[in-house]
Amino acid sequence: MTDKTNSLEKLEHVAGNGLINRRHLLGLGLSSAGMAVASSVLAADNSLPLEIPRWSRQPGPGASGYGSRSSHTEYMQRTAGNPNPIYPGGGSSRSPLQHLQGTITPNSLHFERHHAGVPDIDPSLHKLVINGLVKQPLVFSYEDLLKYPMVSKIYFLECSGNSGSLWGANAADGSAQSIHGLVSCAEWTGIPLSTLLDEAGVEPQAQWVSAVGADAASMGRSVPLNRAMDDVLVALFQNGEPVRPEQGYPMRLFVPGCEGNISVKWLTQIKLSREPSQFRDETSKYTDTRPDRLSAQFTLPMGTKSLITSPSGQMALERQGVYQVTGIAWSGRGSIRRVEVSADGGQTWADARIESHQSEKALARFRIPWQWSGGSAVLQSRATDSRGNVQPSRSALIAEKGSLGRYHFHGIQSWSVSTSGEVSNVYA
Ligand SMILES: Nc1nc2c(c(=O)[nH]1)N[C@H]1C(S)=C(S)[C@@H](COP(=O)(O)O)O[C@H]1N2
Ligand SMILES: [Mo]
Repeated sequence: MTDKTNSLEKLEHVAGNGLINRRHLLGLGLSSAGMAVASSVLAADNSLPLEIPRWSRQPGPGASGYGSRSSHTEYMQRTAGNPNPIYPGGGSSRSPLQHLQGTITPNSLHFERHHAGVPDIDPSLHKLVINGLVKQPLVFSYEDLLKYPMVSKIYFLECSGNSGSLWGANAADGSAQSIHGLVSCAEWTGIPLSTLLDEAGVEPQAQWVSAVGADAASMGRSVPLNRAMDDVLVALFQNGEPVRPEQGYPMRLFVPGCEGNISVKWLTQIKLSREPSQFRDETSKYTDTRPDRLSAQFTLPMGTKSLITSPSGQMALERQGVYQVTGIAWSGRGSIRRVEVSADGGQTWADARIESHQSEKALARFRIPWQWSGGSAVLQSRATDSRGNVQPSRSALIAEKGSLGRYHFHGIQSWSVSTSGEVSNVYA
């Protein structure tokens, strides 16, 4: 015990209430976070236990055609909302952010948002039409599209309704998943939309591209032409496999960095026009109501944002000692350059380590050690992107935008830790 106490004392504190220099992460290992585990595995004389576990005594089942996860990880589930009989197929499910590591969301746990359920599309009967202000209207089958050269990029996808409860006057009880689980990240592979638009030949008057899905909602969105010609994809693959039905099989539009709604799933039509189409989801929904009650349309890029996923809401710290504070950060306008963490409600901050790729419009993973000595704490994280955009506090965001809106919340999340170790969502 003396050794461990000594090594904890040597840790360099870099901000108030227990934050420790991120350099110490590598050295911490079993000596702190895993103390209890290490001592229960080793016998008293430090030899390995003699008993051979059940799974080491005989071969397990052989190889399988399609993999499945360990039965011990089935607690990781998307949380689906309650079915609504007057809105069949409408709703969403959220990613279990507090259980995930790294930055790639497994396809089975990617969040979902459907306006009329998941259509069961036969790819051999599905068509993608490009028409409107083009020199040559085109129709593609799924097979046609598979022959085009494709690019692969890691991008986050976030519903603009994500974290929306934080606009509310009272801090709701909730977890990272229930409050913020409408964000996920995957490697998307597809054809640059510009390739297909160039083939159709865009007429000079065209300014907007309207994308429409083949679901029963016929969901449509208008994309400015300059964005459509930039990094937008017709995505056919998600983390290496065909896009899942929930994510838009056989193809979806993918508009990197922008609110999830504009990445139209089950994509069937691309129409070029002078003006936006004023679809339902860009007029009555997904607009930002300002304090003067006018609503701003086409707030497309998602704000610079971060979130501590552990410790996070509804967790309980079970021992005093060193914890790894970890989370995710992202920006719709660039890559993540910096994430700072506070343990004292924003009075002092320390730089976390970014332990992942830092690519454009993708999630980044951050981590910093924190020593919890049993006092109360408020944990926060604050991201800065490659364009210098800094994630605002909740109060600064509301001072700027008002609180009549429902969408695009990207303020700082505050998790309070009580003296008994319970973690909960608060407004700091
Ligand atoms: N055709 C169609 N596209 C759609 C939707 C839909 O209901 N129908 N939902 C949108 C919304 S609101 C979001 S946030 C994203 C969600 O994508 P995901 O379900 O793959 O996470 O898809 C968008 N594209
Ligand atoms: Mo959404």
